[in-house]
Amino acid sequence: MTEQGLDQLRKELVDINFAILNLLNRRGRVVTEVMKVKQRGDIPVFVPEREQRMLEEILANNPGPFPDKTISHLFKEIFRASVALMESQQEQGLRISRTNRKEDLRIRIGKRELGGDPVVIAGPCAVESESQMEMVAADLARLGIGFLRGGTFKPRSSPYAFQGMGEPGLEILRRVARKHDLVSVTEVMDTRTVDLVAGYADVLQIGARNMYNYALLREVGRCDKPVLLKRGLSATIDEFLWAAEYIVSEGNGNVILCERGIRTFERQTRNTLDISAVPLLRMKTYLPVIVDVSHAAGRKDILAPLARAALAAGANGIMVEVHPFPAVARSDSQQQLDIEEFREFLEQTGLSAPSAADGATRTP
Ligand SMILES: [Mn+2]
Repeated sequence: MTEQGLDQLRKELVDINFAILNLLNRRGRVVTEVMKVKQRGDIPVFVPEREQRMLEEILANNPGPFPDKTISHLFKEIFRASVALMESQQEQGLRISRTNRKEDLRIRIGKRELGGDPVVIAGPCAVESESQMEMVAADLARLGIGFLRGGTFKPRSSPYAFQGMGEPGLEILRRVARKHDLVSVTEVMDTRTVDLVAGYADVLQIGARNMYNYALLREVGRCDKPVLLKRGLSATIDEFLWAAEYIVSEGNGNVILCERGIRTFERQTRNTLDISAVPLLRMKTYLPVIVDVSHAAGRKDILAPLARAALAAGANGIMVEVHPFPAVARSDSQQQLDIEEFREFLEQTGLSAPSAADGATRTP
């Protein structure tokens, strides 16, 4: 072959490269169109059977010289890249995506704000009595804490364990929270009780076990109270974001994301606190992100370092269980701090309020 002939072939290769490049991007554009249709119809991004059929068809028509194995490998890569393109578009399409709003969402609740400087949400696992709640609320207010938690409907692993006080517990929570000028946070477990709980509480919590309860997510999405959404026990970050999207898609934009540990093989802690979730969530969304250290650890001796790590990672708040008498608590007794331990926790984490006077009522 002449030198000139070789040049001609090289030029042809370059032309083919550009043709392939254009075809790949044309495929990308068509995939994008498919994605738009799928999003409207709530159709899954990846259908393995169809990919398999496409691949078989291609191989059946392969004239060579590339063997089927090579063609199969190349096309699988093209399919993978297309799915990745669709998924990245889907993510950008989320209402809660950071791409839609650069600045952090700050949720105003009474005199308090969630989403800016770190806050502390503290209180017992469960509302057990008026005196228990009065004691803990008075102490929180004295320590400058603005948010009071307490479960009144408890999702327990055993159906025979204490299930919470229900509506009388809600009344107690509302009364003591108002008395001490605290924002109340409590869990709602059932679509049938959303209106009831929203009538009493300032913030509705969706527990980890209910993160996948899409009917419940939609229901709280239709009410006007902020929602604190906990990450499911084995939910990926994407699934967590989709759950938040369910709430926001119904009209309620005030969602707070709560990392509370995920299930792993590790048994020293009740769950494994996923610290990477904090910066990732803050990067992917504008929603406030808080960390529940008590349920992540399931023990109280490592709460302060976990909280410090969460704050260093960018958390907008820390949730921690505090009970006047943890030893006799009706649920999660091994992980709740007593008031003295809580005071130390605040000191160790630098979360103690500079002064208890910024809106908090002092008990006489
Ligand atoms: Mn608990």
